[in-house]
Amino acid sequence: MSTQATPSNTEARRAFYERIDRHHLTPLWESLHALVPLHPQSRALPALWRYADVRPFVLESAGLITAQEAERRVLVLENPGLRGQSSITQTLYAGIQLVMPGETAPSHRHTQSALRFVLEGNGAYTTVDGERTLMQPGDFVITPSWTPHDHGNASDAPMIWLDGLDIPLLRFLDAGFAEGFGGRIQQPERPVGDALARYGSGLLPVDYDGRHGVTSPVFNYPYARTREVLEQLRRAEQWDACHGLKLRYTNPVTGGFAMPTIGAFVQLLPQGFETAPYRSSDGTVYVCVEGSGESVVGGERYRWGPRDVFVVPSWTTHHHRPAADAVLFSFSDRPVQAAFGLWREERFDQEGA
Ligand code: 1HN
Repeated sequence: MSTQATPSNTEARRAFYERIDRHHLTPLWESLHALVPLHPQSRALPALWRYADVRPFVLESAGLITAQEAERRVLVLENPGLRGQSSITQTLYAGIQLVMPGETAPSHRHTQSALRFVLEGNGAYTTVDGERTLMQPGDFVITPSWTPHDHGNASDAPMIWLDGLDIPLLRFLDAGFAEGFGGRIQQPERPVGDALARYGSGLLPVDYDGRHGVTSPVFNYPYARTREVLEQLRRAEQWDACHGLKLRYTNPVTGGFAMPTIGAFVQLLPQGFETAPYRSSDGTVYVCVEGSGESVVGGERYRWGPRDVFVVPSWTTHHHRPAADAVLFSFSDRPVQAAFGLWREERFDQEGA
């Protein structure tokens, strides 16, 4: 591109644009540089939702509507730069869901893929394609595209989790389909823990044919295991300047991302480890799981503690400053960008310089 300047308007040009407008025509040279920017210029903004602010509203919503009536009782985290679009980034949706003791959220399925990241409560369940899993704080739970799923809470405390879905991406593709099952919930067909034992233990059924397709057959990655892995690996002292110790959740059958459209990650940042500035083309949603600290995102400082959620838009430089040993969960559309050769990153450490 030779220049980023848009040609100036003359009376003759304006009159021409008006005449062709009636024919549903428009001049490319007026919008060329916005259509083909030199780098991503996301309309999404950096933002943070403090759990202490959000939780009271989420609990209050239980007095207004049941999970059954709402189908999913969720407060949507809307990016302040994308209001009205149910989007936290350009491609992803996030919301905070509440299931009260004794409640169920009816079964349905849709082509949108979903992840749950458990924030609060113990032992409520989600049933995915006939298998139930009990959810603990920090668990990463997947609902693959088009799988029937419902939730229930047989515990005696509210259950709250973060939902992440590829809703804006599928809306953009016009690829959304859904169906309900008359308000019912599924009866489990396999014992609790079946998928994790079968597919997520370094073993696979000998004749496994990969029938689960593009999504991991493991649908609950328990935090207890994840935390143990982080603790083991920290002993190697192989810290990445930009990420600390960062891992991605994988499909154990392929080694690829656990979900086709959403990449999920977990990272350990030891106390006092200030990361080097970094940016990548995948707008990313972060959840603080443990510890506390702050992140500087596009020059603004965001302080976080357990269960706070913050978002780093595409190509926005950021770095993290943990005040105590911190664990961050995050997710983005990285698998989609990577599949099409579009994903880019820039590191501002020695390696990147
Ligand atoms: C959905 O199915 C769930 O299953 C949560 O818990 C949030 C937001 C939009 C569309 C479907 C769930 C959702 C959703």
